[in-house]
Amino acid sequence: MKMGKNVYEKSVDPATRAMLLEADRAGIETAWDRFEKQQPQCGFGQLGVCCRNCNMGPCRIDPFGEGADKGVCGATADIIVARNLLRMIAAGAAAHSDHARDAVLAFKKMAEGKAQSYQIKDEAKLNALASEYNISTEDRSPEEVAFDLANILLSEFGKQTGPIQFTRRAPAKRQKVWEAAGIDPRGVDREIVECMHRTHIGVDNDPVHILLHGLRTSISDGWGGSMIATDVQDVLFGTPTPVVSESNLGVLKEDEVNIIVHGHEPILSEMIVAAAEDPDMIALAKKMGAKGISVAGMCCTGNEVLMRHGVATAGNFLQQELAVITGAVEAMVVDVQCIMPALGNLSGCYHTKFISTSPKADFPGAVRMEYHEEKALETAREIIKTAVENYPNRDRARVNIPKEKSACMVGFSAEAILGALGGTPQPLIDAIVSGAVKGVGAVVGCNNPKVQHDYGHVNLVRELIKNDVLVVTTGCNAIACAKAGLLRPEAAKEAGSGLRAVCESLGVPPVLHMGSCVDISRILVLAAALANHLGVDISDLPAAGAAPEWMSEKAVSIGAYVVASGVYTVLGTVPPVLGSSEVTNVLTKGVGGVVGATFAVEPDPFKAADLMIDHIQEKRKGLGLKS
Ligand code: BF8
Repeated sequence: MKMGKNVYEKSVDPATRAMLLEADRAGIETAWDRFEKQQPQCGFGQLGVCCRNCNMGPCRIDPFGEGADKGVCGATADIIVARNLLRMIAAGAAAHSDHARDAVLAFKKMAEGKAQSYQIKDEAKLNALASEYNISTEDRSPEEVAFDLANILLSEFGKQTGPIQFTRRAPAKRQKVWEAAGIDPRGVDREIVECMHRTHIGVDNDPVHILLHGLRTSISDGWGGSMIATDVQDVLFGTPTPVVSESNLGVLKEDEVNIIVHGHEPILSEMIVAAAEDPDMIALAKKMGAKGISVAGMCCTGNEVLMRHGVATAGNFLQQELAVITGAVEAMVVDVQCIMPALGNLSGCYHTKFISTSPKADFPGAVRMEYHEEKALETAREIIKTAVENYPNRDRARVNIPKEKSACMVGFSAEAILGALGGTPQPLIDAIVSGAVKGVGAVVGCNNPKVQHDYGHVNLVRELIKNDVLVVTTGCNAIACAKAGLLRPEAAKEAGSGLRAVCESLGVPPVLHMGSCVDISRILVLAAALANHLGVDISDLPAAGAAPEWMSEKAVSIGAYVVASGVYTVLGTVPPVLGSSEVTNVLTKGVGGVVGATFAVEPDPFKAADLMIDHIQEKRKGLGLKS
C-alpha cells in the first residue's frame, strides 16, 4: 500500500476513487503519487521569489529576511515576483492564442478549398463576424467572405497599434477604463513578445508597471486570442445549442472500441467524431469483435465535442491517467495542452495506443500521427483504424471500468442562452432585479492534486446555486459539475427557490456549461450583453468569478483578464506571489482602483462562496436592487 493521502482524501469523485484503488493494486503511479514524491515543494518557488532569467543566477530572495534580499542584478522580491507572474500570463495567453491561430489557419484553408473536410457550419455567425469587420457579404459566396475574415483575423494577432476589434464588444465604459490605464491591448503576439522583453534582465523593474502589462496582455487573450478561437470554431463546427449527454469514466464501453480525444483543439477531434460514424469503420470494429466504436472526450477537447455533438466526456484533468488504467481504452488521441507526459509510460503498461497528433506537441512513448488540415478526415480515419485494430489486444482480465456516469445538459453558448431567453437578456435581468436570481457566478478552471479533486469545484458551485446565484462554467469545473449531476435540469432542486423557479420555467440546469477554457470568451460576451443592456460597466454587475482548483498558466491569464474586465475573482489555490507584499497588495487591493475588480484567495469553497455572494450583494446594492 502506498503512503500518503487515502483515495477519499484525494478525490470526491467515486469513479476517481475506484480507479485510484485500481492503480494501487496494479502498482501504477499517478499524478497524486508524483505530487507526494515532490513534498516538500520548493518554498522559494511557491513564494515566487526564485529568478532564473539570466545566468548570473539562479537567484532567490530569503523570505525570512536573513539571507539575500536582492538578486545579483539588484532585483528585489517585488520585482522578481512580478516578472515571474508576467511570464506566466505570457505563456497562458500564448497557449490560448496559438490555438486560435491554428483555428484561423484551418478556416482560411477551408475558404481556399484546400481543406475539403471542413465546411462553414454557421453562416449566420460568419456574416455577423464579417459585419463586425466591415467585410461585404453582398453577392459573395460564404467562402469568399470567410477568406477575407480569415485574413483580417490573422492580422489581429500581430496588430501593432490601435485596439483589436473584439475588445470593442466590451461596454464603452470598460473600454474607457482600459484606455485610461494604458492597458487597451494591441495584438496578442505583440503583447506576449513585450512580456518577454520586459522580463529580460535589466528592462522593466517596476512591479506595478509590470503587472499593468500583465493585464494588457491578458485582455489581448480573453478579448482577442481566446475570443477568436471560440468564434472561428463556431463558424467552422457550429455554435453550440443545448444537448444532452453523459460524463465520467463510466461512459467507457465494455464491448466497444473506446477512443478518447484529449487536449484542446477541436480541429482534428471533429473529424474523429465524424470518422467514427463511418460504416466501414464500424464494420471493421465488428470484425475485430467489438460491438461498435465509442468516442469520449477528456479535458477541453472533450468539452468542444461535448458542446457541439453531445459526445460523452470521460473526465477532467486529473482523470486522464485513470482512463488508461481502466484497461478499456484502445486509443488516447491528444493534441495540445494539459496532456501529461506520463501518459507515454503509462500506456506502455496497457494496450492503449497513445497517439500524438499536433505538429507542435510530441510526447515520450507516443505514436505520432501528425494531423494537417488538407488531409484531416484521412488522418482521422487512420487513427480510428489504428484504435479498432488494437481492440483484440485488450486484456479483458485487466478491464475495470467504474460504473459511475451522470447525465448532463450542455451547449450553452451565449447565443443559446440569449435564444432561450427569447433573444434578449431582459428576462435574466428581470430575474436579477426581482431578486429571484441574485447574480451570476462564473466558476472555471483546472484540477490540482494540491487540493482534493473536484471538492472545491462541486462545493463552491452547490453553495452558489443554493443561494440563488446562477452559475456559468467552463473547462474542468464544467466536467466536475457534470459528474456531480449539477448540469441536469433536475439539479434545480438543489437551487434556492428563486433560481429553482427560473430554471424550471426554462427547463435548464442552474449551472450552464459554456464550453472549454477558450470559451470563457463566451462568458465575457454574455457579461458585456448584460452590462450593455443595463447601460453599466461589467464591474457594476452582480457577478463574481472563481477558479477553485486552478493550476495552469492559462488559468493565470484567464484570472487576469477576468479581473481586468471588472469581475472580482476568487482563487482556490495560492498563486506564487506571496513572496512580495507589494504584488500581493496590488492584486488583492490596488488593482481595484484601476479596473474596478480584485483577486482574493480562499481555499475553502464554502468561504469562497460567501466572498462571492457578499460581493454580489454589494453590487446589487450599487445598482439599487434589494438584497
Ligand atoms: O483549458 S481547466 S486543466 S483542461 S487549463 Fe487544462 Fe485547466 Fe482543465 Fe482546459 Ni483549462
